[in-house]
Amino acid sequence: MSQSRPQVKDKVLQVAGFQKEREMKGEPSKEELIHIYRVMLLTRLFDTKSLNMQRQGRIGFYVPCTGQEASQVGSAFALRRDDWTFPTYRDVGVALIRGASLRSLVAHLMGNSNDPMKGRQMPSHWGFRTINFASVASPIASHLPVAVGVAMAMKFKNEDKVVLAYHGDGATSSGDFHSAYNFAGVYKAPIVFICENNGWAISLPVQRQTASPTLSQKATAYGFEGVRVDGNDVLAVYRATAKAVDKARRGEGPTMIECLTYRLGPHSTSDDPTRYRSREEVEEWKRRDCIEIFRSFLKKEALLSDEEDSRIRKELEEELNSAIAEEEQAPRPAIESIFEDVYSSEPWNIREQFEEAKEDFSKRM
Ligand SMILES: Cc1ncc(C[n+]2csc(CCOP(=O)(O)OP(=O)(O)O)c2C)c(N)n1
Ligand SMILES: [Mg+2]
Repeated sequence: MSQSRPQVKDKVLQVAGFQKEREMKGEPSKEELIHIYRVMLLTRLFDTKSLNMQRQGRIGFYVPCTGQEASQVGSAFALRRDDWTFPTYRDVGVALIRGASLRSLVAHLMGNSNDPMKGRQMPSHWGFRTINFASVASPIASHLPVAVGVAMAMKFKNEDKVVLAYHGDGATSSGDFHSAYNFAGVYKAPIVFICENNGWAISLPVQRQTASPTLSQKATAYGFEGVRVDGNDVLAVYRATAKAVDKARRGEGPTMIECLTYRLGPHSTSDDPTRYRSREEVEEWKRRDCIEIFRSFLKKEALLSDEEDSRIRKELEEELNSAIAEEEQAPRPAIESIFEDVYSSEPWNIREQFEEAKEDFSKRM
């Protein structure tokens, strides 16, 4: 048994389908559609630039998301401001559509004094308290039980909030995936799981990850709905997520959304994908680039002109270049800050160590 992937020809039909349903409740307005497009494009520009900066030695490490922008932006756009996300290292589009500033993303990659993580997290392991974006955990799927716990806390406190928890296809083979899904199903946690099935877990193809014909059917075993959407169709992802989020908010429990998409770039800047996958496979998915698809939809619907498109791109490029230029000037985090944020009131022995370390730092700096 193997995972069936959507065909290129179906794609065009699905995009055309947006038009018919445009008037349905909750559909994005014209301004919102352009906003979604801008954020998808910004995610792509940020991604390309970050990859290049790593190659130039200006940042140490990066996890690219090119190809997955529709799954990320379309899903997170369905949230309200107070809701929470538990993303993965690859979810730049989630951070940007939720309102993370470009400068804080750049600062994080540089680990400088403006980095919300204060240079203590691995690069691409984002965390933004201001937008309810939980800090990324490196061990695959380990954030999922935590996300369910947060959703349960919201339920116990009668808060009108939901959690969106992201994970990959590879994550579905982990024990934490089982624990989180099982608990969420039993207790009807107000959570929606977004599975970005990008076809690969580093060098392992999804067909070797599982014997299940689909990943979405795994939700059935835990007693909740699993749906599959074309993850390169931003409005299809948005609609499926909006429906699932509403359901969770009504107290009707979790949903898993399997977004069929593709990682067009390397797994990370430490990976060479030509070692394990064919050029033909990549080329086929490039022809279904989610940004190209959405752009041609907007143009066909006369919502975006060529001039506006070039103006948006220019604006975003300028914004990105100035964020990078400013963050490259920012100093490193103060070395003393390594003692902060651990204890609410500092124990005497830590204070003593801090005083000793300060002397040592001053000799080294
Ligand atoms: C528990 C655990 N095992 C192995 C790894 C090494 N590792 C890092 S990313 C990754 C692949 C994850 O694949 P997937 O869940 O499909 O997400 P993707 O990277 O494709 O977005 C692996 C195995 C890890 N970080 N944690
Ligand atoms: Mg994957």
